[in-house]
Amino acid sequence: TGHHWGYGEANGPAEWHKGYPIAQGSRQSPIDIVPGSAVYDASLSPISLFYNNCTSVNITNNGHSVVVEFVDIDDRSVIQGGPLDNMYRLKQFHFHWGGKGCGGSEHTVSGKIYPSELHLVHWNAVKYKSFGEAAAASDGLAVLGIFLEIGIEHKGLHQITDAMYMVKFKGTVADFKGFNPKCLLPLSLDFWTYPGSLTTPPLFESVTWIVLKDPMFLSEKQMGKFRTLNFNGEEEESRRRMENNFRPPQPLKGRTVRASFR
Ligand code: B30
Ligand code: ZN
Repeated sequence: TGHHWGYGEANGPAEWHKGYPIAQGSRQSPIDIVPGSAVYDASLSPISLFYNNCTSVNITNNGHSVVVEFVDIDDRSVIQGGPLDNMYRLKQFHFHWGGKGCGGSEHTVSGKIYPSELHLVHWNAVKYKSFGEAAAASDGLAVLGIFLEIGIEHKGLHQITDAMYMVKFKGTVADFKGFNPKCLLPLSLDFWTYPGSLTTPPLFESVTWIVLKDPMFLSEKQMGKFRTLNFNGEEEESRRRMENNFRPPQPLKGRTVRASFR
């Protein structure tokens, strides 16, 4: 709705700087993470996720991804620890993915592109009054990034892929109550962290990125269900399969990536 940017030839990541000059800013995301250049920081505490109450509300196709939204009027679902000074509330999660047999992650690890990447988006409700206000502040957001790799079927993801037929087109929404994203986490919460940005317009430089070292696994068949979604609305003439909805790595520009592990 009202977006002119996208992932096509004419409106894709290489063109975003025209409408959003911050695209060439000093702390843009994603980046290529080079483990050998990351600095182990013993002062980083472990990540704590309190997703104990199932506060999901709906699933939606916003024309660039599939998004699960959460109730964020209180601190029932929060992340804290790691590089964060206080707790951040879960607002939504969404995915980025590639075409069949192609890469689709936003962050890469020494140039390795994973098939997909999950983003759990949290905001600093201790300091800011709304998500919108936080999204524009340098310490406003914390996004937990998790790579998806092809392997065994993922039980928790079925709930999401089974709902996709209801949100095939841009602008569609369906009920999605009681989903706990805790089921999407890998065993180890070892992470890299660095200061960055939203990876889509408005590309605000407001994100503390926390990217898990270990991927979660899903089957090729499950990954295929993501590609049944459409970028377009139901009424639109041009049918465009939702895929390759990722921004490639951006210049590091002197930033340090810290690691929670040796
Ligand atoms: S990401 O995690 O860096 N990929 C937004 C949140 C997280 C990321 C990127 C963007 C965001 O909140 N953007 C503005 C609000 N948008 C949501 C969106 O994803 O972009 C509202 C909307 O219209 O649906 Cu388009
Ligand atoms: Zn994202």
